[in-house]
Order: sequence, then C-alpha cells, then structure tokens
Amino acid sequence: MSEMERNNAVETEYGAAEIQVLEGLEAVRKRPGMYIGSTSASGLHHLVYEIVDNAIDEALAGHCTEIAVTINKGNSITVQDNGRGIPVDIQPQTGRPALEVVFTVLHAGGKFGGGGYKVSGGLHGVGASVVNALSEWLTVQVHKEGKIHEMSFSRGGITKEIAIVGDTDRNGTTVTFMPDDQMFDTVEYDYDTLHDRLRQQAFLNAGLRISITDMRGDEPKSDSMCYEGGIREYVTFINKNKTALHEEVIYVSGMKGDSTAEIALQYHDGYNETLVSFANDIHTPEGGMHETGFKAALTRVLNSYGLKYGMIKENDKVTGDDCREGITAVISVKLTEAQFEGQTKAKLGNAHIRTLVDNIVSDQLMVYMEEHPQVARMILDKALTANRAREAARKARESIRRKSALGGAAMPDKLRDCNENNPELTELYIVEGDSAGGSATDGRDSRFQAILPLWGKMLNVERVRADKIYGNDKLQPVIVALGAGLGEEFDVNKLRYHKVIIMADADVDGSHIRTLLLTFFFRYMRPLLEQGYVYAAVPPLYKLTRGKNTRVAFSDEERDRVSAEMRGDNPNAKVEISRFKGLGEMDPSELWETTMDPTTRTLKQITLEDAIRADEVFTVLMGEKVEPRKAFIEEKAKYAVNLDF
Ligand code: 28F
Repeated sequence: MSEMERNNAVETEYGAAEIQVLEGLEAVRKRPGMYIGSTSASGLHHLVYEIVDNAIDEALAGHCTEIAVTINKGNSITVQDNGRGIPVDIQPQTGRPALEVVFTVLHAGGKFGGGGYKVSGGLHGVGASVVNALSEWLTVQVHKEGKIHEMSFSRGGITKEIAIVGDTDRNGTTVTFMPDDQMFDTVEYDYDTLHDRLRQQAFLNAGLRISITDMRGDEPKSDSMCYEGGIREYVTFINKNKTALHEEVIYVSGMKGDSTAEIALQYHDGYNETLVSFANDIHTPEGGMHETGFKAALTRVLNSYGLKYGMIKENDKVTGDDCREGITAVISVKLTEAQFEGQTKAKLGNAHIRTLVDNIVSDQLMVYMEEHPQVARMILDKALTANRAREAARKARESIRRKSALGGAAMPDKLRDCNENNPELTELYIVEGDSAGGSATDGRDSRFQAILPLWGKMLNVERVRADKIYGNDKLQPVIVALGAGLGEEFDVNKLRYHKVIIMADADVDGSHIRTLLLTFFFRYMRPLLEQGYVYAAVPPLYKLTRGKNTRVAFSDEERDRVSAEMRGDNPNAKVEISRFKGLGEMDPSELWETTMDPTTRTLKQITLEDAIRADEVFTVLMGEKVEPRKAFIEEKAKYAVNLDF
C-alpha cells in the first residue's frame, strides 16, 4: 500500500468511526429520556449522578477516597475525584485516546433503555458520553503521571483535542459540564436534591468522603460526608428524630460467589416500617428479591425465637407486618448482572439474592438475639403488641364495612362528586378550607372533577396506630372518597379518581396540609405515589390588570414579564398588580381559569422522593422529640414556604 493509500484508508476508517460516534450521541440528544429517564429536573440531576457514579466505581476499585461536587455560579457542575485518572493513552481497538472514547462512545445497555445494567466495579465511564451529549459544553482534566491532560467538547462533539496543559503532583479526574438548556425543561440545580443523593451514596460506600459545595449564593454552602459505619450510620441517621428501642444498630452481612449483602436495622417506638433497599448502590423503592428474603427471614426468626422462649404459641404466630412495625432497616446488595424489573425498573429480580439475604438474616439475627436477650425480648414484645392491635383494627374495619354496606353509597357529606364514573377520566381536588372548597365547587367542570374540602389541623400520623387513623374524622373522608382502602389492604385498582390533586395555598398553612397529606399517602397509600396519581395544583401568585385586560403570574419573574408585556410600547400605561392572598379569595371563574382548567392549568406531579421528604419534615415537626423540632424550625423558619412540594 502506498503512503497515500494508507492515509486514505486511515482517513476513511477514522471517518466511519467518527460518524458512528456522532450517530450514537445524536441518538441521546434525540431521545434523552431513554438515557436519563426524563428531561425534567430529575433528568437534569441525573447527569451529576452519572459522573459521580464513575468516580464511585473508581473508589470501589480501591483507588479513590474523595469525591467533590461543586455547583458553580451559572449552574455548571464540577465533579472531582482523587483516583488514578482516566487513561489517556491510545486504545489499540479504536486508535483514539481512551479518555476520548469514554466521553464520545455510547456504551451499550442504557439504564432506561432496557438491556443490561452496569455492574459496580469494572464498567468505568458508562454514562459519561450521555452527559457529554446533553451538555452545552464539557471539559475533562486528568491528572496522571505528573501531567495534566485536558479535552473539551460541546453537545458531544470535540472542541479541543486532548493536550497536556501543565504539570501536577497528584492523580485524579475532574469533569466540569454545563447542562444544555436546549435539552432540559430547567437547568437550575437544587442543592438539597444533590445533597440528599450524595449523602445516600456516602452511607452506601463506608469510608468514602463525598463533599458538596454550592457557589451560587453570596455565601458558599457546603457539606462534607464520610461514614465509617456505612449503612449502620444510615439507620442511625433515619432514626435520628425517633426514639430507638435499643441503642446498638443490628448489623449482619455475608457473601456468596460474586454477590454480597449487608443489612442494618433498629426498632423505634413508632409504628411505621421504613425499609430502604439498594442493589449496586441503586435505590430500589419497588423492593424485590433482597427485600423478600429479608422479610421472610425476619418473620421466621422472630417466630422461632418467640416459640423457643414461650412468648409465642404454635397457633398464634406473629405476621410479617407485626415484625416490621417500628423497624428501620437498610438493605444493600451488590451483584453482577443485576436485573431491574417493575414499572419503574426499580425492583430487583435476581432470585439468588433472596436466598443469600434470607440465609444471612436467618443465621446471624438468631445468633444476635441469643446473645442479646433484652433486645430480643423488646422486639418480640413489640411484634406481639402489633399483632393484638392489628386484630383490633381488623374488627374495626369490618364494622365500618358493614355500616357502609347497610347505608348504601357511603360517600362523605363534604364530597362534591363528579358525574363521570370511569376513574381514568376523573379528578379529585382535595382543597384546603371551606371557602376555597366553595369556589372550587362552583368553578369546576362537574362532569369529571370532584371536590373534597378539608379544614383544620389534621392528626399527628406519626404517633397513631393504623386503627386510629381509619376512624379519624379528617382523613376518613379522603380514604372513603378515594375508595381504595389503606395500609396493607390498599388496592389501587379500586381507586375512584386517577388524578388526586392537592390544592392548597402557597403559604405556611398550605404547606402544612400538603406535608400531612403526602406523609399520610406515603405511609398508608404508597402505590398512589409510586404510580404517579398524586399532583399538586399550582395557583397563581399575582393578578395584573390594565383596563379591561387581566392576566395572572405564577412567579415574580413572570409578574415582571407579563407586566412589561401588558404595558407594551406605552411606558406610561398603568398595570395594577395585586397579590392573591389565597385560594379562598379567587372567584370561581378565576379559580377555574388559572388553576383547574386542564387546558391552561399547571399540575405538579408528586414523586415518591417528594413524599419521603415530606415524611422527614413531618417526623420532625410532629415527633415527640422537642429538640430536633426546635432546631428544625429555627433553621427552616426563613424557608417555611419552601417546604412546599
Ligand atoms: C469526575 C468523574 O470518571 N473517574 C474515573 C477512572 C479511572 C480509570 C478508568 C475512570 C479505560 C479505558 C475504560 C484508570 N487506570 N470521575 C471519573 N476514574 N475510568 S473514570 O478507566 C476507564 C477504562 O476505557 C482507570 C486504570 N484503569 C482504570
């Protein structure tokens, strides 16, 4: 081959590879949801998690001890690790620097596109190209073997080839990217969202230090997290505002083949079950085989311990729910080729993990209980009490059921129902206060919109047993109107409305009601949230009037923009601006036009994460412990309205 021929060959080959790369990343830009779940705030935050995950993989490989995340002014993100640095040498397969390949070649098996999932440790660089494709610009710096290597991209394309830009005495990788505002609904990062998720990753990777800094405000905000105790400390953290029944967190762990499992748990004096599970550091809110194995073993161990020491009789066993009343448990498993199933691909399907977790808990929890008889007795007492309460609750439910069977359609008095019967077409507005309820009833489209007004302070769900909640006069109408029961009997197929819309003012009281309802749904009707049936109505904040012309605005920015629009070319025109003090102040037609008309309203879908946050807020605000409540209120008082979801 002549030199020219060789050059041509190389050029064609390189051209083909380049085209493939562009096609790959173009696919990401065409259908971003396939790769990052959505283009809403959740997808935006996902970009950070993808980059951080790669740094965590380097930590799992044993080469990185610190990861620092910075939200820069202008909303770009920097992630830095002190690992080995992504290799920069030419890869024989591609003829390109490994660093370039990591950021430009789409790796097979996207998280959300089905197919395989990455396995922790070993698949470095997965997702980096996706982040690159969705960034207006991205720069990566690698400190390695004394040199700083740098490369830059824009929307997936190379803007600066790899080059040495300086000397260094450390190793590591730093990635800075600006999310592409052409791809996302919003490009504003939320500190608390990133902070929560990074803290979770710090708990799951014992000893790894993860820090977060927000440089956007006048004062930088930051936190540095490192937990030597790993998931044990996670349990302590979840229970921090609860009263634990035993001081020490119980911890068991084991491995088989390539798989490992660890479980930490502690009981508290409340009645709710908090089970948080992960597979390969990925949260599995839908549960799966690891949770199934845990539950089965826990129930078996408590019953056999109880039988052995005469606390339980053969025909009087405690149920799984009894055993989990007031438990906080974190389960973390690691395995190769994790199968994620279910509606949101958040349920672990690998059956051998059930056996692994079951065996670990059966063996080690039994030993623990034998060695700690006082703790064991306390747990057994708790399960036995739960068992008696459950029996009482069942009887109470049956009596209510009988009453409603006799009374015919036993819908709540306050409910203004709609005409349509098909739940797929109907909406229930849960409205704060009687006067707003009146406006909503007059303003609604009664063909498909039902109104349920709630008023006054609701009960403290945290400290009340399930049987009490059922009979509560504030929540009972919600339960009855939704028609799907609650707790272990909740059946989403019986739901009478497929949109459950919470409509409350944008003030502290409104935020309170939202928090209560979300906490209630989270604890007693979780599938409602998991399957996306719950929404918050978004009422406007301002009304603008110029002559006969009126408009509304949902934020200060919109108010200013609309006001300018209404003035048009006439700088002297007077636009009157008034603030809506509350929903009750709007007349029915205003409420319909701004907040209820499906063609013009804004609804905010409530996620499980929103509800988990509400549950935390609720625990602190309503819990028995006075100190954390005081601290919380002092810290958050200035943000009271931000408690909105
Ligand atoms: C801020 C984000 O992405 N850190 C990373 C490494 C280290 C290696 C690696 C990454 C090589 C060719 C795949 C180094 N030395 N932080 C990060 N640190 N990727 S990503 O290798 C990637 C492979 O393609 C690394 C030896 N082996 C691996």
